[in-house]
Amino acid sequence: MELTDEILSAYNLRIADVRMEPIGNGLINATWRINNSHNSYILQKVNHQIFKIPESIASNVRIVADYLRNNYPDYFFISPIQTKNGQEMVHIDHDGYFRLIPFVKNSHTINTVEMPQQAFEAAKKFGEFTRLLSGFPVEKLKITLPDFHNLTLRYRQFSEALENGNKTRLQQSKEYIQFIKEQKNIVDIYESILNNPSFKLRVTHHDTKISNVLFDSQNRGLCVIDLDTLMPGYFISDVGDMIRTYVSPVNEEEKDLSKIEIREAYFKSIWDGYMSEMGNELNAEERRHFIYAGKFMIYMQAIRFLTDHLNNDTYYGAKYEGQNFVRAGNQIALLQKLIEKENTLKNLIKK
Ligand code: GN1
Ligand code: MG
Repeated sequence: MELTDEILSAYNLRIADVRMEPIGNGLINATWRINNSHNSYILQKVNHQIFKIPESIASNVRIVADYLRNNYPDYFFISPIQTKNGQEMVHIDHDGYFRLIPFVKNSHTINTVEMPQQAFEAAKKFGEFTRLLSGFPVEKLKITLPDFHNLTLRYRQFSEALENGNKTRLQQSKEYIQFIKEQKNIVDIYESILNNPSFKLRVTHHDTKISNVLFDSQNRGLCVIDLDTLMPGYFISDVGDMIRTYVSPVNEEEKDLSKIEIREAYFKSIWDGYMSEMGNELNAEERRHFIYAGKFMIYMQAIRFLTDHLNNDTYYGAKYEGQNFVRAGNQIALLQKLIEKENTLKNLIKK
C-alpha cells in the first residue's frame, strides 16, 4: 500500500517525516509500523469487505475504554489516537478505513508460544479483560461481524459448499468432509449451550491468538490488542482459540502434520492463567466445557478453512494453490489429537 499524506495529515503527521514497514501476520487487516524521529505508531487498514461497518468497531472500543477508565483507572488499555477532527478513524474514498494506534514502548508480540509462561500470561490477560468488564452492559456492544462464532451457521455454509462448491476440490476433500460430518456432535453441543441458561453472555474478545497480547521484556503480559471482534459471546470462544493456537508448537500453516502436538503443560497454563482471573466468574457448568471450548474453535476453524477452499478461497484468499486445504487438514489433525488426549487433559484440571 502507498502511504498517503491524506491519511497522515489527519493526525498532523507528514509522509516526508516517517518511515513505514509492514508488520503482523493477520489474515484480514493490514498493519504497518510507522516511525518518525519522536514517536512510533501502528497504522491499520480495516478490511471493510469483512467489517462492513468499521464505525461499530470504533464505537465498541470507545465505550469499553470509557468504562475501564472510569472503573479501573490503572488498567492499561490502548485506544486509537483521535484524528485532529476528533475521529477514531480516517476514511479515504476508494481506499478504505485507517486507524492509528500508539506503539507501546518496550513491548513486543510473539507469533508462537514457546514457553508455558507465555500461555499463562496471555490467558491471564484475556481473563482479566473479561473479568473487569463483567459489570459492563454487554448488550451495548455493536455486532461488528454478525454470526462470527455461530457454529450452526458455519456448518450450514459448509453443507452449502458441499452442494455448490468447486467439483474438483470436493472430490479431493472427501476424507476431510467425512471427518467433519462425523464430528457433528460438536455442533449439537454448541446448540445445547445456546439453550443453557448457565452460559452467560460476556464481553468476549473473539480472537485470542498469541499475537494479540503485548508482552514486556520479562515476558509478562502487558495488555490485549485487536478489538475488532469485541462482541457479546461465550467464554468458549476465547478459551477455545487459546487452546487452538497456544497448545501446539506449530500453527495452522504447518504442512507436516507430525509436528502438531498437544502440549499438556501449555494447556494447563491456559487453565491456570485464565482461571486466576475468571475463577470466580465461570460457573460449574461452564467449567465443564473448558476442553470442549478447544474442540469448538478448532472444529469451527477447520470448517471455515475447508468451506473457503471449496468456495475457491473467496474469504481467506490463498498465497499458493490449496493453502486453505492445508490449513483445514492441519486443524483436523489438531482436533484429532485433542480428542485423543481429552481424558489426560481432564485430569490436569480436575480440582
Ligand atoms: C482471522 O485476521 P486474523 O488472523 O486476526 C479470522 C479469525 C481466524 C483467523 C485464523 C475476522 O483472524 O476468525 O481464527 O483468521 N478473523 C476473521 O488465522 O475472520
Ligand atoms: Mg484479528
